[in-house]
Amino acid sequence: MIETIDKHRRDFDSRIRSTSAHESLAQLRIDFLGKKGCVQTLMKELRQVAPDEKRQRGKLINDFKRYVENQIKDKQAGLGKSAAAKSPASSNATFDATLPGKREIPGTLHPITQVTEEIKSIFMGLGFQVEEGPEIETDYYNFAALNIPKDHPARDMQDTFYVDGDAVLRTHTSPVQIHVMENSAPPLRIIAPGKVYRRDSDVSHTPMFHQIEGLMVDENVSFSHLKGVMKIFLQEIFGADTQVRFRPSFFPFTCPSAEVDIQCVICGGRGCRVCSQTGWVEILGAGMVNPAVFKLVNYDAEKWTGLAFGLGIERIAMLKYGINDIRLFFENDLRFLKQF
Ligand code: FA5
Repeated sequence: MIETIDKHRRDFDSRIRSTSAHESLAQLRIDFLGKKGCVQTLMKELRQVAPDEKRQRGKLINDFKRYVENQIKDKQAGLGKSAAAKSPASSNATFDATLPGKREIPGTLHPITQVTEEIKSIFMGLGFQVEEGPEIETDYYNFAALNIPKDHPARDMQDTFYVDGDAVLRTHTSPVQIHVMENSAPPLRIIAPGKVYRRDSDVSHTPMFHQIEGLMVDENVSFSHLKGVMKIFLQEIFGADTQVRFRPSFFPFTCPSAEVDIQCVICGGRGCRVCSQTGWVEILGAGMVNPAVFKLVNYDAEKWTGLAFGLGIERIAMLKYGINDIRLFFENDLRFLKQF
């Protein structure tokens, strides 16, 4: 019996080694474990064996049977894996819960959008409403209605992208002041964010950038209100310790006019490359609405006074995040954008 089982085992080993398909493995199972297979034949032969030998021989047959079952099981698993590796289609049929999942990586808001939203929410907290205006303007809204006639030297810096004779890509958000005043009666408090265009290009200037315009018209609005609103805004965005200063300036549509600076947040006022060693950085232009502008929109300049301001969003974002080249905002480099 031992020799017979050994012979069957050698036969089985040699056949299973050469088995490379599920079909021949199924045949092997039938030949060894099936009703007429060799294990059953051995079991039948056991009936004729004397009772004292039965237990020992029965154990040998059962050991052989378990050996055959385990070998077939292992071979089946091996064939399953190699088939899956060969055929990508069949691998989809198996779900492997241990594989790492595919993580969705959500996008984030662009830093300029984030700063715009922050600025909007500060002014909305002060009672300002958000307005919009067109990016393609006529000469009238971009210049003439803002008291910048054709031959005025103030046009020089912004005399840039004309679409045809009269249409111009707006060079600032100030024309929104005119649209709003033409369409609504005072009192009013608005801000107007948006893109503007100028023929400018260096580390702190781009041909397209973003501004936010502000306009407040009411009875008895004074320069003190302008200073107060600007100070609250700048200390909200840069911190309560931020020092703010007003310098006299000139804009044809405001009188008096001012440039507003903050103490350099990079060097704390000691002087550095960003503030050109002055300790101060210009943030925005502002002033009291020129009565000549009120006249063009039919506002009674004896009754109403107004404050206005226009700030560059990129300039604020650069100082807030310590960025030294404005062009980084528009290169769409994910290594830069992922930091916000
Ligand atoms: C104006 O555009 C005025 N309209 C602002 C104003 C509004 C004054 C209302 C009074 C009343 P200015 O040209 O200085 O002003 O531009 C305002 C801000 O835009 C600047 O302080 C600067 O931060 C930003 N800026 C100007 N040119 C560029 C540019 N090419 N790239 C990026 N930012 C710019």
